Amino acid sequence: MDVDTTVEAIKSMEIRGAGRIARAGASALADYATNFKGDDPKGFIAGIMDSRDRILGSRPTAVSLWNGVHATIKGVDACDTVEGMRELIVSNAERFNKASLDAVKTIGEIGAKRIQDGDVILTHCNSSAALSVIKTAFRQGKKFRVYATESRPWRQGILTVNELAKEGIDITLIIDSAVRSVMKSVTKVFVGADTITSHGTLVNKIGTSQLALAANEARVQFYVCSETYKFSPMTLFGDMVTIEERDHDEVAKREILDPAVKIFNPVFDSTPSKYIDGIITEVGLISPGSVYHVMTDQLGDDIFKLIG
Ligand code: RI2
Repeated sequence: MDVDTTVEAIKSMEIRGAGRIARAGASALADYATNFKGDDPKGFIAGIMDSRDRILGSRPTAVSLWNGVHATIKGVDACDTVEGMRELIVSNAERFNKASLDAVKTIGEIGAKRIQDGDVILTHCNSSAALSVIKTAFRQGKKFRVYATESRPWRQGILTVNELAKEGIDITLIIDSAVRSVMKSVTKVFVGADTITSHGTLVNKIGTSQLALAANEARVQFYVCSETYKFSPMTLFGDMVTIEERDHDEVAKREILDPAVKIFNPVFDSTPSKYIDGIITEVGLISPGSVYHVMTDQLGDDIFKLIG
């Protein structure tokens, strides 16, 4: 898919989910590189940087998109020829996309060990990483049931319940405001991540922090399922995570409202690390306090290139 089509598909949420948008961004850059005509390196670089900026502008919150795009263009400025740049970008995109899919699978294998017979699981929105954990446990023969929130306003919960039902999992859809009510019978919560900051704060679908508070009150374990490319290097340098606000029409059509009514539609919220029992990543089950170390280990000296 080309860059323009990818940007529109991400904006409209035809392609959504933090991991999926990252892979789509990487693939769009590979498409640009493959289809670039001519042999002018400067022209190639100008086009790739413009594509990078447009892809990054499609959705602001999930750092997976930023990490995926930068993993794809890494090293391009050191190439002398268009052919060299093309090969590098295509191979970087393939490597990122494979690592991303492998990470989701590994998270499933690690996280499934936390699920036991008799568990009652609650999940929120539609996270491929969280669903990988749940599906892996089910395929291992574990007996449990799952509640999934509707996740207003976009209702990604409908995708979740259908996906789990197709798998044969005992799944119950609830409205978002039923979370505290069902928490009495829940034993574990598994959610995904859009961004995790250097100090272990989770940024995920709006309503996640309510789940965390209710879980904390009920002493229910709260797990985050997150590939490490959802860790935000910029937050190390004090940058704030931008919380996306989407179209008001997603909340309610104007025609049913008094003209004086205002609408506020933030689609992500922040959950402080103290509410998180563990982050299940492809490099292991870690504490929120370990995010800094994993991030700096992975970035090595590259971390200094991000300061300026
Ligand atoms: P995976 C989604 O955002 C949800 O917030 C979900 O928890 C997160 O991305 C991670 O999804 P949206 O794109 O990468 O639906 O685990 O706004 O699939």
